[in-house]
Amino acid sequence: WESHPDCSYEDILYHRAEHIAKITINRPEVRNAFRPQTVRELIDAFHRAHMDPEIGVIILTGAGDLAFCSGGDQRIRGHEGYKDEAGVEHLNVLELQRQIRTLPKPVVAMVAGYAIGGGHVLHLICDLSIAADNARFGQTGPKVGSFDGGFGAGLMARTVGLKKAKEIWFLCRQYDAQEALDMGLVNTVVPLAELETVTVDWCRQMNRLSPSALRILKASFNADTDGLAGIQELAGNATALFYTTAEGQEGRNAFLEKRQPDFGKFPRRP
Ligand code: 2NE
Repeated sequence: WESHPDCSYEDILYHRAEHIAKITINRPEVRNAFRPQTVRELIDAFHRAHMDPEIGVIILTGAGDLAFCSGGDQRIRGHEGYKDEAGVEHLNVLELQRQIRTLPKPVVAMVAGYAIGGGHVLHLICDLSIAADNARFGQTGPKVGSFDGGFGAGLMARTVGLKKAKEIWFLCRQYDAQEALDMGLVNTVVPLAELETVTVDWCRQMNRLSPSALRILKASFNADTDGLAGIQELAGNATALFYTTAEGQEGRNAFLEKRQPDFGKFPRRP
């Protein structure tokens, strides 16, 4: 992995190799809990990977073997959210969730240790989750006076089914990697020592496939759940493809050449 030369993050790491970006939450002393700054840096790093034409797939992970992420940093939780350096309280992880969901490249959660609370929702929002055999999953919201009723509830129910999702939230239990696999919460479980090798191998496989097909499939999986915003995402791909056609270009050319467009030459397909 090479570090990105322009990145000077405090709470995260950003690496690249072979068309893969690896974004690591780097606060192992608090089991990779996030504060507003962590989330801001994650948003910046995901944006960087999104815009980088060399990157096809993104890995999200946590530093060390003990945790992927333990959710919001409870030490700086105020009355309305998580306090930043200026004392402003945020729930900016919700913005990060939307970003990961709509980013048109596959995002893979590489989970060793705990994925708990808001950290559990982060792995859930990723397209694929690869768990080490020491991974543990769960929500703690009702125990610590919090909840995520957005993707945390809705996407969870779509992923593991309504009954199981309610169990996860209502009982605040922890589940080991095998249980997570059995309920469809993760894609595979591998020995901890092989976690990165297997994850990179999955990323390599995706990078050998058609990026446009993967992009449109990702938007397709979101479309019904996300309503008009989901349709917008999917339709944006149709617009981009239409722009590449002679028919789409005829409209632009006619405008620039100050003439009436001649769409009559294009077939009206059945
Ligand atoms: C993650 C877990 C299960 C790990 O347990 P264990 O026994 O391995 O470690 P330990 O000793 O609990 O934690 C190690 C150190 O990390 C800190 C701990 O306080 C401890 O610090 P020291 O005592 O060594 O000083 N730590 C761990 N998680 C932290 C956190 N989230 N914030 C601040 N410090 C943390 C266990 O630590 C655990 O259950 N952690 C709390 C999980 C949790 O409840 N997270 C918040 C859920 S709410 C949320 O994330 C959220 C939301 O619901 C909606 C919107 C946005 C966020």
